[in-house]
Amino acid sequence: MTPLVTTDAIVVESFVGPKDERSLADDVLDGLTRPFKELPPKHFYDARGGELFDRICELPEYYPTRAERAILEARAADVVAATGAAELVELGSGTAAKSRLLLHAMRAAGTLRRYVPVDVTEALVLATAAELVDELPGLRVHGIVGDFERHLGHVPEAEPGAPRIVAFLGGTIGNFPPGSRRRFLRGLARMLRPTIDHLLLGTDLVKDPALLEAAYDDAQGVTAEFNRNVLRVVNRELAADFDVESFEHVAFFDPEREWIEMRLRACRRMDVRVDALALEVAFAPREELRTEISAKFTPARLEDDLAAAGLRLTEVMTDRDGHFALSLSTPGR
Ligand code: AVJ
Repeated sequence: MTPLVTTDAIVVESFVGPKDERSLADDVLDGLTRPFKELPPKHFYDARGGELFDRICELPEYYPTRAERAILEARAADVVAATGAAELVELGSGTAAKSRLLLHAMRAAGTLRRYVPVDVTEALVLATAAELVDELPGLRVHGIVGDFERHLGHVPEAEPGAPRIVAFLGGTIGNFPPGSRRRFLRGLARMLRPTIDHLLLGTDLVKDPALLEAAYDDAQGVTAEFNRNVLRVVNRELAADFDVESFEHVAFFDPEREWIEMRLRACRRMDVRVDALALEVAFAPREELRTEISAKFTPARLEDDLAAAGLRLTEVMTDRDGHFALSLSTPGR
């Protein structure tokens, strides 16, 4: 693998092609031919989807981003003191808006050595790397352009004696159904050395269903547009002809499974053609396509899920409303 950039302070390696639509094709073929249609949420995030998600984070109803930021603002120094972290690996780093708080706390504590952002968007990894080495003299950045579900094997080895935090923020762990969630957490645990390294995990918490549902069905309809955007992605990337506006946004809390589900409901009977896959997909009137689950946690279930992956909770931090949790855990029992 030839790095995209190498300077004294920055190395960025890419593991995705310029058009990495293979996984989209597989997911569409697989998901749209099931008895209950489904598409995985990772395909929301093209350029427009990314912008819509940024707008969601600013919505009055969408509390998770603000709650998690408030926790980090209050507790970043404690996290660094508790872990002695010299290195931060971040999965889905984006613009590093929240991890910046940690990097600055690491610098203040005198422990900061390296940041390893992992994100599918090359431009974000490059821009963030350049900004951060400027902002934090002495910092080295080793960026990985890749999918955190497929490319974790390319994360560089931890440096001997340098405590590492692997951060997975925003509550994105909630997108995994329970079985894959456990498998994914086990994969993260394998990146951590017992006693020296920690997982820093953001999880949204179970709360009043009305608050949860408002967060995923906002008054301005931004989440509805974000949801429908996945159909625009399929239209563009796979030459499909979804009539995007004929799908209605649905979001509800499933109290049994303790997750939010987002779906797209066909307003009428439709036959959709996906040219790139030579596929015809029929939708019955009011038929629903599941586009996302977003699991909400109780502290007990968080502890169980981590334990099942071989991780022991060492700290749970919440915002003042108790809406969101950031936890530290380490391999062991
Ligand atoms: C980025 C997965 C954490 O589940 O809350 C926001 C995505 N979906 N509104 C979430 C999302 C609808 C978000 N995550």
